[in-house]
Amino acid sequence: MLEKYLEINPEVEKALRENRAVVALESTIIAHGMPYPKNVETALRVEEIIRENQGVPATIGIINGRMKVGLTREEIEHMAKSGDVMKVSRRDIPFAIAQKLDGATTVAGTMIGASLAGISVFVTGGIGGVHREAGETFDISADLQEFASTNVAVVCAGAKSILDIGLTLEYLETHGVPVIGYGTEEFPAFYTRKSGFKVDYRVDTPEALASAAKVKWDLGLRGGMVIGNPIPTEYEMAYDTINRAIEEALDEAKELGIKGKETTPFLLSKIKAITSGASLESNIQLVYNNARLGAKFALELSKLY
Ligand code: PSU
Ligand code: MN
Repeated sequence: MLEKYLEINPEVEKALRENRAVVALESTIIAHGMPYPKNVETALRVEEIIRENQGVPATIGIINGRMKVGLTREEIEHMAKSGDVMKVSRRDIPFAIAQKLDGATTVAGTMIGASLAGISVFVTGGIGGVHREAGETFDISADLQEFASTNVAVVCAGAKSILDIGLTLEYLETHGVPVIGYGTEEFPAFYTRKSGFKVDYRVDTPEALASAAKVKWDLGLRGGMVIGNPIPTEYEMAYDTINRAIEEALDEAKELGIKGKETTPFLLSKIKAITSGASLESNIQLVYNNARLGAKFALELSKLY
């Protein structure tokens, strides 16, 4: 029955059967998070980096009404170019599939695909979270609820300060989601290594990440883990530059009345325009850095099973 909706790429399926280090990747970052052609270049390079580190990449998305785990190169190019690919979070999955649409999966959507296929490690750039002024708008990404309930560990570079990072961490605490700093005591803020907020646990090796994940799932403690891997120092942006750009983007979103699922993509593209592309380069580099860690983590985790 599941096969009707879910299609696992043969290479990924074989790797899963052989208990190899499979790493899930999202497609919203391709279709809505970066401009063409940098988005395809990045997506393909991320897959290569995972392979260089003994992993098997599985980029996830919906093509013509099927959740595909392990998109082909052509499918990744289609996601990147089409302009007509919907952004798919948990609530959108039934409709994208029933209506035979193409959909780029968000962090939440990708976790669902990964979990259906039996993949436990997922690499991305930034996660969704509690938006600033959420007290009024109630804008809280469905990603957070997914971390609470789906058993997939997510390697990211933290949360952008388009979000309220403090409230995002509070939300995760309430839902029992461990937030880990990889080699740091501080939760990273995507473009910068520091956010001013502490993590629950600092972990310094892929082995230690894997053993914590194993214990969590062995005990039936449902849900994921958020691993914040700071952007490499050489690609970090100046704190003031990026925060001024973020403020400007937030003001403009407010003026234009941008709401709901449009908010995050709008802010990302504005910030890129304001910083004339510098933020895009940082964004790309931090994803590569996460891919290196994610592959090593997945490899260590596979050794424990
Ligand atoms: N943050 C980024 N880049 C992204 C996203 C978030 O720095 O591409 C995407 C991810 O797919 C994430 C989604 O899951 O935006 C969150 O959207 P929303 O806030 O609408 O839940
Ligand atoms: Mn939202």
